[in-house]
Amino acid sequence: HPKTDIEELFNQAARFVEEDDQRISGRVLYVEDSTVVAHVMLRILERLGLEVDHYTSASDAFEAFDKHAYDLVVSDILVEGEMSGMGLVSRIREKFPDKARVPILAVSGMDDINRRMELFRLGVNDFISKPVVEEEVVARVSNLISNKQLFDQVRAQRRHLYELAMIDQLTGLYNRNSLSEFANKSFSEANRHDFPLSLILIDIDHFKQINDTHGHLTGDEVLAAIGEMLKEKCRNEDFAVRFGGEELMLILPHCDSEGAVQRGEELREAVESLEPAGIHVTASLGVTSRPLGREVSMEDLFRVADAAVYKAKEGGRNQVIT
Ligand code: GH3
Ligand code: MG
Ligand code: MG
Ligand code: MG
Repeated sequence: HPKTDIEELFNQAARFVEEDDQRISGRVLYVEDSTVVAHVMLRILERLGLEVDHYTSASDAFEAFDKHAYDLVVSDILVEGEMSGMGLVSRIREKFPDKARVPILAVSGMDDINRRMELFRLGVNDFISKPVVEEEVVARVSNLISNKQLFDQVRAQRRHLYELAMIDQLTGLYNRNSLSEFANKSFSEANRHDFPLSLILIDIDHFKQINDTHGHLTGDEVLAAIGEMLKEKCRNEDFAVRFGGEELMLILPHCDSEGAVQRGEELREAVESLEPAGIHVTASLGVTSRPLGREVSMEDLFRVADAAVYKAKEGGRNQVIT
C-alpha cells in the first residue's frame, strides 16, 4: 500500500532526526574498574555518539589524560589500584591547570553529602550515583560536554579576533596596532635594567617597480614570503611588525649593537637569496641600538634607523647601515 510506505518512511525519518538530535560528538575518558558497570555506561556513551577511552586503572587514565584532548572525564570514585578515583581527580586538577575546562563527572555507589562536597572541592563538576539511569547520564553528559565545547568555541573566536586585530593578514607579522604595547614593555624594561635593545628597519628595494613589472598580486606574494622568512628568523623574545606598506621592523630585546648588525646582515642575505615568486628582491636595512646607560624611546631609535635606511638607499640599496 503506497500510503503506508510513505508513512513508514516518514516515521523512519522522524526517528532518525530524533536520534540524531541526541547525538553529540566528543572524546570521553572513562575510568571504571567494574566490568558490569562499565558495560552499561559504555553502551550509553557510545549510543550518544561519543568516542570513549575506557580504563580500569586510574594511573593509566591519568597518563591518557596527559596525552589526549578530552571533552569529558567520567570517573568512578572507588577504583582498585594504587590510585583511586579521588586521587585521579585531584591529580588531574593539580597537574593540568591549562585543562581546567575539561569537566569531570564523578560516578559513585555511595551517595553521601560529605563525599559530594569533598569531590566538588577536588574539582569535580558533576556527580551521578550508581546504579546509573540512562536518561540522567545522557542529560548530565550532554550538559557538561556542550558547556565545554561552547567555551572552546568562545576561546577560539577570541583568539581569532585577537589575531585579526593584532596580526597583519598578508605577512603574518604583527601589525602596527600591537606595536605600542610590546614597545612600551621592552623599552621600559631595557631602560630600567640597562639591558641592550636593538631595532632593525627593513625597506624593500624598488618595490613599486616590482608591482609595476609583475603586478600587485605578485607584489603581495613577495611581501608574504619575506614576512614568513622574517618570522622564521625571529627568536622568541623578538618582535617583528609590518610597520608600513613594505616597511618591516624588528625589535630585538637583549640584543646589543654587534649582535644587531650581524642579525641585519643575515636578514639582508636572506632576502637576497629568497627569490620570492621567482623574483630577485633586495632590501635596505637600518640598524640601531640603545646606548647603554641612556634612556631612549622607540621613537628615538626609529628616527636613527630611518635615517640609516635613507643612507642605505642613497648608497646603492641592498645594504645594512648602522
Ligand atoms: P625604494 O627602493 O626607494 O624603497 O623604492 P620603493 O619603490 O620600494 O619605495 P616606495 O616607498 O616609493 O614604494 C613602496 C611601494 O610599496 C608603493 C606601494 O604601492 C607598495 N605597496 C605598499 N603596500 C603594498 C601591499 O600591501 N602590496 C603591494 N603589492 N604593494 C604595496
Ligand atoms: Mg569501582
Ligand atoms: Mg618604503
Ligand atoms: Mg621600498
